[in-house]
Amino acid sequence: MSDSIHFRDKALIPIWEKVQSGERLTLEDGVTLFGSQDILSIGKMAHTVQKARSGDAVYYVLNQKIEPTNICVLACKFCDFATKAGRPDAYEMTIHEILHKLTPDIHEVHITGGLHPDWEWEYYLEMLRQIKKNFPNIDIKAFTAVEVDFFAKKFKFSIEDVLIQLKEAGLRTMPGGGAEVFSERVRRLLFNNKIGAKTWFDVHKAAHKLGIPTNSTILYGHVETIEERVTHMLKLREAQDETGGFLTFIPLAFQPGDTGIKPPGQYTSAIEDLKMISVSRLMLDNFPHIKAYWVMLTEEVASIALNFGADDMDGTVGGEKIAHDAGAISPMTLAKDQIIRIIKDAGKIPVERDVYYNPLSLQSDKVIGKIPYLNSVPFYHHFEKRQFKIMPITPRRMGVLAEQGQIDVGLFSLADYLKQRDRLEMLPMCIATRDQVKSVMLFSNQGWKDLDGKTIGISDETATSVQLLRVLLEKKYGVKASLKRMHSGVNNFSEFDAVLLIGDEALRYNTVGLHGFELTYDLASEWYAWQQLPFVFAVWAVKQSMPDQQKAELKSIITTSLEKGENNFASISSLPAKRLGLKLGEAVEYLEGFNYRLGEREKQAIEVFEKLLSSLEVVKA
Ligand code: V47
Repeated sequence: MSDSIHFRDKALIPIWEKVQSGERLTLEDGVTLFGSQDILSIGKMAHTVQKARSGDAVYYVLNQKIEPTNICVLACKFCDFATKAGRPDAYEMTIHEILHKLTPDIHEVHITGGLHPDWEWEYYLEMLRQIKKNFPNIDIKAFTAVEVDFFAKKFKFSIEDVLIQLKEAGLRTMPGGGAEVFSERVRRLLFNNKIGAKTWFDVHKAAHKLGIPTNSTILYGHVETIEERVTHMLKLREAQDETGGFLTFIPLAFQPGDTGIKPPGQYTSAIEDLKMISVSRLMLDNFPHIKAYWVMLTEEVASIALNFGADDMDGTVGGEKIAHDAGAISPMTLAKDQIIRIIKDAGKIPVERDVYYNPLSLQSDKVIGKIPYLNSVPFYHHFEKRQFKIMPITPRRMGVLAEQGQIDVGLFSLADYLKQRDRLEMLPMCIATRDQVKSVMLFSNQGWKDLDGKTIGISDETATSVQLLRVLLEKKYGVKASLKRMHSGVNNFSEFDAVLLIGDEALRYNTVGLHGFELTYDLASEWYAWQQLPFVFAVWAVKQSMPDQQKAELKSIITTSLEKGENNFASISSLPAKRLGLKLGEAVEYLEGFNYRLGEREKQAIEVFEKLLSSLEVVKA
């Protein structure tokens, strides 16, 4: 994070120093940020943090909002959407009507609605089942913590039971609504009968434990104080440290409508909205994404927010009612082309995603794929990107996008390079181990030979390590296990006899151990003990179709960047080490364990691996 900022408000300088050194911001820092009028410096700080996390990517999803009913047992003061049965504006949707609103081109349906006094439990389950059955490609993000708690009480289940049944019926993730502001004072004023912070967190943490990632929100711009906003963020940050299950944070700008709550100036100002986005990005240092929800911010403010800390634009959002009933002036839906244009105009890469934020397609040229792991930092820390844009992406997804021609250059997983070598040209740089790797780990309750017939959970991020695992199982140990892909983010590892993790996640668990698993195997050590060879996990490659001059330019940029990175392991790894909870010495030792240049032994290792791989049965992994 080397950008220099010219601070008009000098009170922000110590905060920036903290951010740069990876120190966490406090309540006081958050209050100082909100109190400052130096919006450009705040935005620049947040944008720098955003770029370090997300590169130039901005995510969107083709989605549809469904609010099955507005009949609600509650009557929160800020809500213009809810009503009572029998009133002229009350509505209830049948499953048939819900299905009718969906189309096969969308990837996510967002379902949330009123707490209906009479609907049966089976109705909600059937709603999800029918959506899954009729639209297998649509992932379901449904029911806020308020609804889940309501179901638990009404139908006499535990919160876990409700979530387990919803998951079985097709639920993938949960939206972040119902959080409002985690303050008892505000709760008593505005939503006295609704759940407070404790229950909201209980539900979200229970979901995370069951492998259901969730979103989070804050409703701002009404009666809350600045301290309450910052405290809200700190509570979320603490919970994220505990579970890691939050995907994104969504500041929801209050729409006064006919609620009777009259904040000064009616709508929040653009500056206040941008500050909210930026402060969220700075305070929530462990959140993957910050969402600029254009429905409440307006398209104009949301587009500016993409350079103020936000890397997530929600999506096309057909059919939103909660904000529009309260007078939101944004359109009801945005066309995909319009979202792409907004993101491109902000100088970013439009990334169409699925419900877990896996990239499905990119609408940009000149894209460099960046593996977001500590072992790749020596390549990227000093990278001079020039006319290229940076897309942080896990190895497996990089392979998929490269197949669609959407990545021009990158550090490719070896298996993907081998598969696509007619389209890609290898550069002489790589990530290879000498012996152990420490970040491609099998956590197991069985020794290798006893894994025969067992089920192994496989990280969603791997393309090569999963093949190395198969080679080791079948060729070294003569056993066959069933390999099951896990989704990215939180997982319920206890479902498996063993799990294969890679990258920073594996490195972290390698240090602290993975709960529930007694044995830990390093796949590169297993390979070395067998073949007496290094293992090449990734190689740099460019599109063959790229002009020669550009290839040469890229090779020189990567070489220069690596030379600088190699001479400075301590300084380039200090921030990521802090984030991973590693001591600086451990991070440096880890980086010293790699070979970053393709030598003869690395080439020989690739050949041996390729031969072993070709002798395995072809399966889709
Ligand atoms: O919890 C209600 C808010 C929320 C008003 O998870 C209002 O991806 C503004 O949570 N003015 C529901 N806001 C919406 C929500 C959401 C939206 C988009 C994406 C995601 C996600 C979640 O709407 C409620 C409440 O905080 N709300 N009334 C109003 N007058």
